[in-house]
Amino acid sequence: MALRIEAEDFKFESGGTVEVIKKIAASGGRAVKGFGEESSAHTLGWKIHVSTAGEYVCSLRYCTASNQVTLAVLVDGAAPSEDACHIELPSTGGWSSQRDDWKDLQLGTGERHPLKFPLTTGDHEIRLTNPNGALNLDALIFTGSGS
Ligand SMILES: [Ca+2]
Repeated sequence: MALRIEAEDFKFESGGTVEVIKKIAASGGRAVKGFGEESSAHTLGWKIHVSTAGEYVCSLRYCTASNQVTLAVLVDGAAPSEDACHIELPSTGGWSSQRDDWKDLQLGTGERHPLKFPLTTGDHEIRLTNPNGALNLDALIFTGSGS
């Protein structure tokens, strides 16, 4: 099963201020602009409700013109693995200002092993933090393999 969260529906922000704007080809019509632009202390958080416990993988729909973007992902305040503290996001070729530059990237290590997110039934908080470089965020998609 898949859980889709629109990036613009974030519930928590600290260390900076993003803009929520209309973007070309954005899921839900809008996206978050300028995540990580002000500082690497920037953090965004989302709530997700899991109705089927199991191991999930996460894809991020994002765009950036930078080739240096890294970030960390936290679940309920903790990194699910060491790899989750340093995720590299390659350039998608632009900011979706003139054309559709969005890409879906499954979060993983440099060898492209997907990060695993064991999620129990109930509400969880997902945070993206410590961005190095700036990006626009459209959506987060968690896909479960079942348990
Ligand atoms: Ca969106």
